[in-house]
Amino acid sequence: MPEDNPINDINSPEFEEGLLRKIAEHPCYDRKAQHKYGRIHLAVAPSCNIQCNFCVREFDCVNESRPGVTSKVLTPQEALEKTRQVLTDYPFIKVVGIAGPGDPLANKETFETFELIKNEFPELTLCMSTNGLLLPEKLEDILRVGVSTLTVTINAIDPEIQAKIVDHIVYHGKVYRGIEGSRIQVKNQLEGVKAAVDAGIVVKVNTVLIPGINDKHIVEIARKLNELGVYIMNIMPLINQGVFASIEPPTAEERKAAQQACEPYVLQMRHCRQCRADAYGLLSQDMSQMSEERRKLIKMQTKEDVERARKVLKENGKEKA
Ligand code: CLF
Ligand code: SF4
Repeated sequence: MPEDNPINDINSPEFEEGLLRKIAEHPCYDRKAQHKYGRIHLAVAPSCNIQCNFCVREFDCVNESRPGVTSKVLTPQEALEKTRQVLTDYPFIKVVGIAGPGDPLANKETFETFELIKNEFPELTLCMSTNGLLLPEKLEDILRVGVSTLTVTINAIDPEIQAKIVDHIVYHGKVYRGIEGSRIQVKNQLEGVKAAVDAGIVVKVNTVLIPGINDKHIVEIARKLNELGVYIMNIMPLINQGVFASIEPPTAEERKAAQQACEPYVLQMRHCRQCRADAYGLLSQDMSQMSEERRKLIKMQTKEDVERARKVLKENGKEKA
């Protein structure tokens, strides 16, 4: 894209306008958009560089995805082909996300895939979800490939608390355990979020609510997100597996109370479906899990809707025959 295009200048009204449209068409960022617009997740990122205590690694990353589910990993080329096919059949999909099965920033295939998608579908919103460990050093690449909505999982901003949640990190080839690792991760997450917001990316933060570990800390996180300019926060319930298998997950009331307590500081997302890393369709209708018959039905409805809309436009003289 040319440098002097106002759409690339984050201080221009065109940039602002483009972002507002992206938010309005993003099923996760705008509650109303979830019924109209869909997303496709491309499962191209199998590796992860940290070990969360609630994660069982043969499954998708539970910081963003559905627990207990294993998505089939695609190559960047396969991901492009899948996108082509899905978008032809379901044009209401406006967002292409990479959310695992591991951490997208720990896999070079994430960037290769976004490059391919951006070249062929420049109008789509590119979205990514990460644990944030590599965010500061990968931000340039994230911007280069055109990601405009980014989710960072922040389960604590106090390294002492974070050390109870993450067993270890692998950073620049070295393993850091406990507080040593959590200090690095929290620092990188907060610096990375600030830099991403400053660069014009719309940031969402996922926080896994873990009773007895970070539940009393949640408002402190929300305050920090406010300070950093985060757009929306998604408080997700712990799914008790791995080292945290014996921790009782929060009740629906406890989660609601946490959302209410955080709301004065940062907008709350309440419609998350904890999608699979290979989900596609509307948030409420994951077509990767549907029968062929059901998918065909939605495809037919979509095509009929497009035809109907075309006919109306033609009759009103707004589209040439
Ligand atoms: Fe995917 Fe996440 Fe982007 Fe949405 S999901 S990478 S922001 S396009 Fe959405 Fe799914 Fe919840 Fe994620 S409902 S798990 S919040
Ligand atoms: Fe698992 Fe995701 Fe944590 Fe990595 S970031 S250990 S994939 S939950």
